[in-house]
Amino acid sequence: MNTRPVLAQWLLVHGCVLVGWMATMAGLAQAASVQVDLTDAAGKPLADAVVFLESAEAKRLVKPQPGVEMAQEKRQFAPVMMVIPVGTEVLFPNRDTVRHHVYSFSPTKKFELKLYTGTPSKPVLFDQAGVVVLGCNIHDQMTGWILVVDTPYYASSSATGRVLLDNVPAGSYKLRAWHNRLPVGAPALEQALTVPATGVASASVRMAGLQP
Ligand SMILES: [Cu+2]
Repeated sequence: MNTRPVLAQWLLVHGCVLVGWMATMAGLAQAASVQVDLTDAAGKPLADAVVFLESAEAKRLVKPQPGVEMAQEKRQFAPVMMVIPVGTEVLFPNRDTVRHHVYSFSPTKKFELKLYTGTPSKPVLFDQAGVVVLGCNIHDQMTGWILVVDTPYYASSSATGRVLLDNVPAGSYKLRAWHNRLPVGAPALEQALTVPATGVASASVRMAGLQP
């Protein structure tokens, strides 16, 4: 019996899988860290700014985040600000004994949860990237922010104004920066960023025009 055709076939199938796997591993290795330092107009470190990296490839990799909640506690949104990827559903549980009436007039997502207590059964789907400003019809002092991003690469700045993103695939990105003290309706700032195959890509962002 001639085993050669069988062997050839085996190599053809498994060899292709192996080559494909090696290419994938090589692709995964082509990633670096991104370090961004954010300051305000006066040059002081800016905490709680959000940095996110956009590209066509990043957009392709976006996945909704499961189990996301923005509660109402002590007549405030908790957390006051959060970042979610496009396609994420958010529940708005009311943990106070008073009723709230949560709404957004933002073009990114307009919605209204009429006077309620407890947890509304239906979450709100955020299917478009952008800034959503939340309010409550009953309590004027309640303001919340949801930043919806079209990328899996995002993080908030620490007290030192620094953002670190690990394992970002090499490529050209639009580095965007946003803070909830930017004027209402202002888009996130943007600048170009090239991420190398290894090492660290550094950038700095100075945010002018922040409200007190
Ligand atoms: Cu309220």
